[in-house]
Amino acid sequence: MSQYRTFTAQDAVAWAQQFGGLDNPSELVEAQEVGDGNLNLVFKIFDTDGVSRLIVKQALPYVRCVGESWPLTLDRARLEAQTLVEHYRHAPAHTVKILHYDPLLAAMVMEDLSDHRIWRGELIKGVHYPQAAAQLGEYLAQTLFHTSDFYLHPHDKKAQVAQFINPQMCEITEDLFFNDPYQRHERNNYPQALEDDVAALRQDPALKIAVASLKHRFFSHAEALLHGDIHSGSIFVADGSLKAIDAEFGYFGPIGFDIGTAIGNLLLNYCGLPGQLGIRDAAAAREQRLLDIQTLWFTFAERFQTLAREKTRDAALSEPGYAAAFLQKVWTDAIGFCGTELIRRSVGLSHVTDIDTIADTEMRHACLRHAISLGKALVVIAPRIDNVEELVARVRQYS
Ligand code: SR1
Ligand code: MG
Repeated sequence: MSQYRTFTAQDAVAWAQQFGGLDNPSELVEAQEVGDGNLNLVFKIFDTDGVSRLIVKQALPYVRCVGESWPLTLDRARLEAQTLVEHYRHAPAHTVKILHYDPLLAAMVMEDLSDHRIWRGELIKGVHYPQAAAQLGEYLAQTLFHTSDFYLHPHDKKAQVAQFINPQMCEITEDLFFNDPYQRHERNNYPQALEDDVAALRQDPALKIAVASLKHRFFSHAEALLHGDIHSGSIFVADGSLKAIDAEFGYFGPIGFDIGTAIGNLLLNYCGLPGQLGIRDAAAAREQRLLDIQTLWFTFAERFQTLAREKTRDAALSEPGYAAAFLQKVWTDAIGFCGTELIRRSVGLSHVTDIDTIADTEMRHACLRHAISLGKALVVIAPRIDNVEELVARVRQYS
């Protein structure tokens, strides 16, 4: 039986040879650590031709981007592997395939996606993947429907809720989304020039009550097995293909959280585009982002309702019209959570490259201010934004 040790590149190769399921594992000869996320080690495993064949991911016992002063459970590797395996059952075309997981090493080996690119990088460059938004809507509908009470037997649902209890990772989200931006906190990270904008977040009772309500829902609404961190950096795309990765924040929570995080990251890109492409060239890419958001929501909602019509067996939940009524609540939640994502990615610990890599300081600050003001508005007026067309109108209003 193996014991936890932090992998070297050689360890990762040897482990991938053993558990990667290749016919000729001795062809695997080299590894490169490529992790650029906040938490884990990620190794690409190469064969004798220098082709990347597998990915080995290992949880570190602390938050990588902060250091050993912030310890973090290794059990997140189990939660990630099991969430991805569960999501793969329901959306195999849109979920990375986990090939093996070891609880003692807190490591997993998964399919290599080198023929794909991280969606965030493509969005920043203005490269459009015509099917990505619909495929993300499909992934969210399939995974969230099939892990909800609309589909699972109540006994199975409760067993899964227990399996995916994820207190330490949820605590990170609870703090970073719903606490830190609305108080002075050493984890917060924003330019001094934005001090007045950030102080206004702390002094806005209506905003803080709306945020409290969203946090309360995040605490208590075990609606489906969420990805838990479905931003554009957790999504690989290629021509006609989209795959979700990185599900260590998976737990049973409000469906609107995943939808809101996904839409929020498209809007963060919308806010950053003028700084990335220049004001003139950004215009078309921004319009595309608004179309992406509409496509994502329409695909999700339509597929979820179709699945409910065809597969819901519960005597009460199968009542015609109930799924549509439920999705209206999901929509309202999503807009609120989307607003918190815009704010926490602008003033909190963890930012997005869509805005942070803008070279011109004034422009970067303008984009951050845009994200903050749009986020504030969405959190507060979420209950009055009835549909995606109204969301688009509000986004234009705050441009
Ligand atoms: C301490 S972890 C900070 C952020 O990185 C992850 O990707 C999640 O988004 C988390 O909130
Ligand atoms: Mg991640």
